[in-house]
Amino acid sequence: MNRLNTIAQHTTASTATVKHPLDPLSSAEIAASVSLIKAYLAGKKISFNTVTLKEPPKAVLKVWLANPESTPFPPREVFFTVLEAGVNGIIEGSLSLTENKVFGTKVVTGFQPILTVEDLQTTEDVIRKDPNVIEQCRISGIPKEEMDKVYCDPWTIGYDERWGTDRRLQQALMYYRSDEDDSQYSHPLDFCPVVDTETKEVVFIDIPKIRRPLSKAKHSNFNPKDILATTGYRDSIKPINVTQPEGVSFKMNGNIMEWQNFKFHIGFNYREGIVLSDISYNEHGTKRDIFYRLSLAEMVVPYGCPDFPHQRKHAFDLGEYGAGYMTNPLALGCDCKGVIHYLDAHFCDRAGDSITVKNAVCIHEEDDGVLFKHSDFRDGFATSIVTRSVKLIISQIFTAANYEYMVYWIFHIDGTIQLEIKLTGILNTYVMVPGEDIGGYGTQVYPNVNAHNHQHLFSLRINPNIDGESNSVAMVDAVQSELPVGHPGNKYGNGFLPKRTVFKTINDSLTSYKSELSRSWDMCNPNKLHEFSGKPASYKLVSKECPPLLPKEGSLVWKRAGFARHHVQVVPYKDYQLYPAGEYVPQTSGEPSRGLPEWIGDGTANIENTDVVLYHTFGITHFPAPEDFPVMPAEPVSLLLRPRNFFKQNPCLDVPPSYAMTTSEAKQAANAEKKSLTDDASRLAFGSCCSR
Ligand code: ABN
Ligand code: CU
Repeated sequence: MNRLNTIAQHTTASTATVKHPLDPLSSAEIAASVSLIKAYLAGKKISFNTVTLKEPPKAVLKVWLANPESTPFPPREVFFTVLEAGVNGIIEGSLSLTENKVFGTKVVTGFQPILTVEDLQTTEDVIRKDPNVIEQCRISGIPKEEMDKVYCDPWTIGYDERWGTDRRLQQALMYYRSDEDDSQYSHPLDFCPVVDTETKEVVFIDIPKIRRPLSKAKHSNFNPKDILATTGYRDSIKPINVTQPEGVSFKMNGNIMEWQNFKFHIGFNYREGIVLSDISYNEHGTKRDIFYRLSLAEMVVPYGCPDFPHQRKHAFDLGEYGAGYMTNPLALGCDCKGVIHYLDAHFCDRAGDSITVKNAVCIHEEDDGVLFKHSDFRDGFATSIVTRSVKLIISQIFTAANYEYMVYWIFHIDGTIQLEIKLTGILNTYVMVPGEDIGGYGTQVYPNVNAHNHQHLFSLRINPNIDGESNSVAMVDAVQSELPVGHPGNKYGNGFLPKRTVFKTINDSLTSYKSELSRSWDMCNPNKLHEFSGKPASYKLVSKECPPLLPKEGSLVWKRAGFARHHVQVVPYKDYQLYPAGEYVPQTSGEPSRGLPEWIGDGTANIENTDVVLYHTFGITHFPAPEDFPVMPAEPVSLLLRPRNFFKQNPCLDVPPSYAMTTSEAKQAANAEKKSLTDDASRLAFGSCCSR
């Protein structure tokens, strides 16, 4: 059976363009799903919350991946959640696009599903019209005629025991703009309405005992007109253009990427955003599997001000809003520079109509500095080899109300995969009165503006596939020899070595980063030992920005964000176990803690030499400073997945050097100028002479 036949046999009109079972749902597939759901739930007044690909179970997908040409294409299936007007609970279900039928639905109560853009917009409309909010604005110093100047960032309520989970609630973080072009964050208000987005009403307003009026300071803005009216723009930056005269070095077939021996699938969904699957590396003709699936699976941003109701500020930006739903359309030459390939993302709105985010995923290459170099001191470094590198970057940017998260999945020529997240956008702010003692829980970043301390803790989900799915995870610490100075085995006391602890059970794996031990974690195949080192083929997680979750054990955040209690936690693989803070995150109480703590259970399950998933918590603790205001320069946080004992040797010796001179050549070419073998665009910055 050839490939087209296998696809054709399993497709309907809507699935006709699908090339890979992990391809995100196309607009046509979303439309077909919406029709099926509407017909199935006919008579109910429904609004759509999510319609997303149900990835084939691993056992099914692996058979197809092993032999796509002659294996029937796995059925295209869809998960969906819808809300019924006036009815408590989530209607969740699944359907088959291949068979054109809904499998069934069930109503889940005690949870709230992810927020959509419409939920956010509703909140602002509701608060502006509410008489009690209008009155509170008046008390703050805003006349009712200016209610169009009042804005709110609608955050899920987190969890508030006064209402629990049954009503779909948002807390409206309030701001004022004197002009619609203002940045509202220099003018926060002191009260917080709680809005039911289904009944579209303000159910309560949390008002602090000490009132803090609207700041009279000028808005702190960063639009060109504001900068031109103040400091003006510097004129000292000369253009830097990226040119790739022969085009890009990557190939894309649908969503399959091939670049410098890497091959993988690029997916995208409403929640995790970019998902990379079936990642392998071709080592001189041998396909080496590395990861089955990589994604950013969750994050939490706990704020550290203990005063009510700021304890509610701890956004789960993926589980509550979605890195996909919040993703930006990217602009050529602005967000992305150079020679770019884009992927669009498709969702549906509450009505079920298709939404396309153009240019949601940016794919491009960048110069990556020196890959390797060595020179010989014996001839004044004339004997030398320099090889330069490029990197491939798959990226997206999502906006979480005030913050922007820029997610870069970076592939390096040496087989390393890097995840870098850059944080920019605007601080979440709260009003203060001049001279107020804010108790160390925030910083005055502008007159009357208190930016609370907070953390950004991300959860990276890694399903390793190191030369197959029978994998183990080991913690590797750099330790001193246990032998005392003077002992024959450590006579001079200088001995140090890696201490490798292989996790046998989940409990063993619940570990934290320790910089004093240079701690790292190896995902390895214990059945595949390196012919030279005798060590198992591994990919090492090297991640050094791992603050502990600062809210205390027993706090609301600690209960809700169970995934953030450890930096590494490893569980056996299970289909559809994807979200470490639980399937539905908004308004969870954390009693019990959902997601990872449930999967950990009593922690006794075996995780050695089997199919495992590693969840890694990393991020930053952010004590705001005036330099972060009115908009933050991007701050990076980064980690590496590095091949160790995986390749026979340096896997990139075959990259053409930019410069290479052996000792014998150097003798002959004494005094010859160094010329790049690969680059004729570089030149000296000053003076007329070119470098070549
Ligand atoms: N950071 C909380 C948030 C994210 C997206 C939209 C609203 C609020
Ligand atoms: Cu921050």
